[in-house]
Amino acid sequence: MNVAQKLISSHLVSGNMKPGEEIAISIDQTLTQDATGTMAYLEFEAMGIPKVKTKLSVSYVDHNTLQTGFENADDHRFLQTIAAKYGIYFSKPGNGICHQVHLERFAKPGQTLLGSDSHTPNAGAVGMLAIGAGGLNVALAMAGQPFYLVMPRVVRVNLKGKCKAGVTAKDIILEVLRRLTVKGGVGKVIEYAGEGLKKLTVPERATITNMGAELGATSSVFPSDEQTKAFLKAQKRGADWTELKPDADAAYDEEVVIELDKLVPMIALPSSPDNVKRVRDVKGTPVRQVCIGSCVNSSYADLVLAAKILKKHKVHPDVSLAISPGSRQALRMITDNGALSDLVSAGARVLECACGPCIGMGQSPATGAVSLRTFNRNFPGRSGTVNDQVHLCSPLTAAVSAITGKITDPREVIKKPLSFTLPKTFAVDDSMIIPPSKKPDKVTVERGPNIKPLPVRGALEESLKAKVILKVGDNITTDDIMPAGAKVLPLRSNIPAISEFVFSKVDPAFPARAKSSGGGIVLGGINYGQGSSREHAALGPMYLGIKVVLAKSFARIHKDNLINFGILPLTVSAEVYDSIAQDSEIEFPGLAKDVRESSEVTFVNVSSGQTYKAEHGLTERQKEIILAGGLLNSIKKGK
Ligand code: MIC
Ligand code: SF4
Repeated sequence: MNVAQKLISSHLVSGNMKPGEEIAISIDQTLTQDATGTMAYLEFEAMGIPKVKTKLSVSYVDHNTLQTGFENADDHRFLQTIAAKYGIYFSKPGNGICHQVHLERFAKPGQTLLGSDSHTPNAGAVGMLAIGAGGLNVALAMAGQPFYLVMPRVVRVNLKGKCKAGVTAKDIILEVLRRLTVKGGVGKVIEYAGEGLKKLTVPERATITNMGAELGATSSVFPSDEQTKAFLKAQKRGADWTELKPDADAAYDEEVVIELDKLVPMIALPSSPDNVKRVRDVKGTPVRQVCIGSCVNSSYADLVLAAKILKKHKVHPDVSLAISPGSRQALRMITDNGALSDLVSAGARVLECACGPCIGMGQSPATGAVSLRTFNRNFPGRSGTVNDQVHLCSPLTAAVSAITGKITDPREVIKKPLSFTLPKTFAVDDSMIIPPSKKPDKVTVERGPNIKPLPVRGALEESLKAKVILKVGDNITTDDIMPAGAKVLPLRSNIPAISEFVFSKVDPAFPARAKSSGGGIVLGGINYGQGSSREHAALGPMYLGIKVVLAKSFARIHKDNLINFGILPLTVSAEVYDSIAQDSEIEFPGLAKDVRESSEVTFVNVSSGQTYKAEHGLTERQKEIILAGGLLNSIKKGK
């Protein structure tokens, strides 16, 4: 077996490990962050279980840290008190970004982790099976239920040789994205192997597993080896190490070879993480903003390397350089060793240890300005600026370009590899991680006025006549469906209020149209719902009365979220997609019956009179959920 198969088989609860078939696995650890966590804990609370049943559950506050009103602060109090009551560790705002802190302090080889954030696979860097999911799935895992997924195909990425000076782990994953694209990983686990692994430290591996999310992959994983052992030991967690390697004769479903010696610095151009080119092909483009940080390149190692480049230099007069350290541990260590001083002397703006600019929580770039970011996503408008020009690159490319003021190939400056060895010990201090209360009965959960109850819909309609109120193209992201940013994020625990922003960047009239039509249907292209795990991208449309989404194909997490909240995802061919226009009226004469009794749903385009059949592909379990009008209804029915 390969590493992915070993992790799955040791956690298999039901199903056959045949690619494409539904399986269920047990979950050892969960993580949530504040933007998805409030809903996840409201959902967990509704299940009536006194204490989480996982080995470990952690609630992080890292997204909504900009407190421009009471809303985010209210949510933080809710999250802290509910964690104390139900046996969950609480990482305070300021302690760092969930994925970075989880890797440092909790990730364990051989275990499974389910997180209500799409970059949860970050923890795959230490040989863990780490998967992103909607909050409701994470709530169920906390309640001791298994997690259902389609048995993935396993892709072996064979890393050969060694990176040359100026080339980093970021360039490896950008190259994988260039080759496989944002939909290339759907239904797959990406497993890294080969002699090139030996020299890759855990923080570098995390850069790669983190951005596996951008491939649409179920997860990404590295074996657990000597590098893993050294990292865990330095985190004073040597006892958490176990070896996990593929068998010598392990088989894989696909193989990709990357020759590291031949790799050059890469950059993703606006506005998709797979729009990857060589840095040298776009060199000279003027840059106005550089951001180093986010959950993907914000480790101690990343920050030290950026500081080495910026030392004794000044940030270009036309550039604004922002640094957001991934964790308090990383911030403390660069403070102690002087790297922070080098960054500040160079002219960097130091932000708190949080998601910040990555999700439009401040630092939105100027109109038309090129922003170079070491982040993982550059979806259109995600930075908070319409028509933004966000490029994704390594911290080396970012730091060098911050000095020159234009996109610069780091190899022009860095002639031999910058020396960096992982510290023997990291600055371990868990005082901002609050353990659950020893007296949970005494804890009162605090709920401010920002926290509104979760809306639910009724059972699936027996028949349905509705309009296609929006037709969109390929690769629609959950940022398109339910935008984030400083204005919208504080409303994450208030579905009626946040639903006013559904599709607001694509078509600002959408919420009003949905309401006046009494709901409707959305028609999408390939890879509909890629990106974030936010279940708000299903909850908001559900609240506005969307009953069905027709698309050429769906991204994994969003499809699960649609089902969880009772919106029927139906896959249609390119011909059907082409023949249905926005505003077409669609009739499903036997909607519930078709779902119940067949694998296909029949529908009529009333405007043209054409009849179609769409494969729903639902398992028996998913059928029950859809028929009940969502997972919470179906759980209540089962009780
Ligand atoms: C993201 O990177 O898009 C987010 C914000 O972290 C999301 C979660 C969310 O929307 O709250 C994700 O990746 O799942
Ligand atoms: Fe936060 Fe950005 Fe990472 Fe999402 S991708 S968890 S917003 S830093």
